[in-house]
Amino acid sequence: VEASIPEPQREAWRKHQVKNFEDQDGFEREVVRHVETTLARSLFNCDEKAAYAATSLAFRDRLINDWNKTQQQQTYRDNKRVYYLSLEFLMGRALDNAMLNVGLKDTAKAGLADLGFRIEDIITQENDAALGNGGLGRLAACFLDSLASLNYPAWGYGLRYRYGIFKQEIIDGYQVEVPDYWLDFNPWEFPRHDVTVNIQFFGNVRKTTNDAGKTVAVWEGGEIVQAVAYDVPIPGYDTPTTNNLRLWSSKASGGEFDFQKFNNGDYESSVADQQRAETISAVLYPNDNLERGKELRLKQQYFWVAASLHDIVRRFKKSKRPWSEFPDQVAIQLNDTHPTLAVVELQRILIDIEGLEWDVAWQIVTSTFSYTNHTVLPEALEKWPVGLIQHLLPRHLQIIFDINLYFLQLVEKSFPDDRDMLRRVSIIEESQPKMVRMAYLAIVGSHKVNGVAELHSDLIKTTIFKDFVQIYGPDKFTNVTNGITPRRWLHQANPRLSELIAAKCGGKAFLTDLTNLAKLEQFAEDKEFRKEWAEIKYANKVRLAKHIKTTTGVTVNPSALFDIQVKRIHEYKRQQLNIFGVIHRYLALKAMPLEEKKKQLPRVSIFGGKAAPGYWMAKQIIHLINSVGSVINNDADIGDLLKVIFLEDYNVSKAEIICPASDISEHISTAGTEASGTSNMKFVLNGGLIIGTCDGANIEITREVGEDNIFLFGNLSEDVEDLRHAHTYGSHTIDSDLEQVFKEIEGGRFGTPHDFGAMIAAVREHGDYYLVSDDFHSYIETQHLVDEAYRNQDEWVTRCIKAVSRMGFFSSDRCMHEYAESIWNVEPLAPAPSE
Ligand code: GP0
Repeated sequence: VEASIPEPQREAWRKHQVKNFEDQDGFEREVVRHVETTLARSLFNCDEKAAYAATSLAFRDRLINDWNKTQQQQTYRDNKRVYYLSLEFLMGRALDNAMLNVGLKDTAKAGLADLGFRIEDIITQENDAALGNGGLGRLAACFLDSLASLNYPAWGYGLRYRYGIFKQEIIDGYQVEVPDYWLDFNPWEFPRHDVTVNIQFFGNVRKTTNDAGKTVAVWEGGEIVQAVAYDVPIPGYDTPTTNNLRLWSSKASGGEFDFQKFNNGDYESSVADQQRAETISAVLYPNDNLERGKELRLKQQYFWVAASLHDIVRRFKKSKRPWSEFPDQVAIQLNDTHPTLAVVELQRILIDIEGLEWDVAWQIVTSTFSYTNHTVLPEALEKWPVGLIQHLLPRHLQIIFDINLYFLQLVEKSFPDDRDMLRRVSIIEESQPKMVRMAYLAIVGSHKVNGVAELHSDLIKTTIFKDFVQIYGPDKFTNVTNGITPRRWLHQANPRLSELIAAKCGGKAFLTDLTNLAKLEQFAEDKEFRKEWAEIKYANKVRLAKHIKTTTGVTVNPSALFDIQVKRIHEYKRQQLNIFGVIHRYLALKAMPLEEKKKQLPRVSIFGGKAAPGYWMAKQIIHLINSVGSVINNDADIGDLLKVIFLEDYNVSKAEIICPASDISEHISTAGTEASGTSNMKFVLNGGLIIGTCDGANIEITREVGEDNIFLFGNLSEDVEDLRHAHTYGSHTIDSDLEQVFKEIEGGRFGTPHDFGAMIAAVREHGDYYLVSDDFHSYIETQHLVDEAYRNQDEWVTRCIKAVSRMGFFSSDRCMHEYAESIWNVEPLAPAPSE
């Protein structure tokens, strides 16, 4: 407010207001201006990198304009805002998305051509913003796109990692990790050196009496690290609304302390302090569905939530409203338990700094927060040692103990004498060492808890959070089935299909209301339409085949059935089931007489995904896939009948090439383990069918597209427990076809068998926890059904069209409406009218 220009001078500002370019000429002018001034280059030294930079800056200027207006409008109207706290935002590339969202990609294409460039070559210059591991981080990115597109006043808060998820190289069939330094040129972020927050760590708590005679806690000493805001504009599709993603970067506080050291000649230790501070936001932890309890990770979490809350509270206080109105102005979504300390931090701010009574503060806190659970896997549920929190955040630990005390008192009232209940639901696990159960803290600190698909939301209520349903009643727990943004995952990734759909569904309305896809169904049997549809799929397969050729050197036939499984490598996702199935197919082909072999349907099995660097078994799976590939791909008997490809460094930009090119994709997790899955939605939306288990969102996809348009197999989640029990306590016989596969691996057919011993032992000797053998037969049979179905191309294409036409439900726009109505209680805010 102090920095605002007085009214008499504002006329001059309005007169010189920056105008958005609107046409090709305007675009070209901006590109040339940026090349010549911002980059200090000219037409004599403008390479593709420079053209990318200038194009991005031209679009960035446009976004900033809309972004400023959006933020002004949101501040002026002062409606309730949503804050999405996520330790991961897997954004991918920004330029293509920005061009499409503002509706000027064709303009830019023509302009770039006029200036001597092909737009595809420019788009691919950009590094992916890969600040996430997989589904969870990509979901956050899709949600931001939807929030902006639907005009919700919403901010994302995250960490600005200097290194995102590592780049994967495959060397001699093994994964090698290479650091992802993505920030050498990033036009999409704005450093806000004036928006900083000091974050305290360590120190101790002193109790004292204030003037009113009340005992208060003072957290003092320790060290201070500075958080600096970096803002990233998030453009909505076909709307001027441009929201903000604020990422925090860590920096030494540079206060008296450092300076003193420096003056005292202790240069080295002042540098060490600085490096230690910068380490906090240096690197994304590369684990998916696993928590490893590292101190630096806890530091990241507190650093990020404390900075974000400080920012949110500062914004709220500007409006001078009473604290009781905080939950009317602010909704904070916890994306998994990673930001759960925010619950404690807000309670601390309210009682220690703002002087509110505990109960009043706690009412505000619990009305503000809500929590999304993303997994039931026990190894992914966060727990932190009490001692670690005590050391790093002594005041927070006291507050956690108090939260737990009051919570257990409440439980005791409803369940008197149930000691075991108290032990089970306590936020503090009485183990050695004692642990803080973050999911329980998140539940107690929130007014709503949601799972991410129907089955998953049911499972959390009957398994891991069962007791909490007893305590709070069922209404605190809800489901919001995940979704994906159709802008990136259809319009951007598959422009030709998007265009064909637009031609048949009454224009581009389906991109903002995906249920419009239903209009496609009437063309499912239309010969001409089917032909156009199939041509587009073929072209997308040709595009992927080219990528495979340039990256692996292997030639694949685009007419073969493309069978794709791309996702993080994890035993529960069962890439091992897939590769064992491939080996089975190979053995069958080898055993066939020539005549029969000739009749087989050619198939390309495509894998991709990263293994966490410390996940040894996942790395063995990658190695087996590559070893099998090098045998089969070089077997002259087999030729085009079977190829096995491992695509290196699967990421968002590669997914945009891969998803449109599948005939079938695999979503084959052990039933009950994959919370939702979102790539299943991406593949179906792009006209591929899926083979999958009755798990996660596969079940709802089946409900929507119909059982005829999906290939389901395998045991059901309700049978998993019994099967596991039987493996361990009964006699465990392995499927005979699978046994045959094992024998061939052990015979050295795919390289040194020693390397794969553990994968086999996991099934044979260690209880087959993921039910690979139990599901093997059903998997193989179902793959045969896929082959048979694919032979009838007309029917296959009809099925694909029907499936796409029924995918309207899986838009992340629908998710955002559901969260807004049933969890956040926020409404869209119409963008300011443009003058
Ligand atoms: C869940 F717990 N997910 C975790 C995690 O650490 N990382 C992660 O990506 C995923 C689920 O596995 C999911 O089923 C889900 O769709 C996604 O979170 C978003 O909810 C993977 O597709």
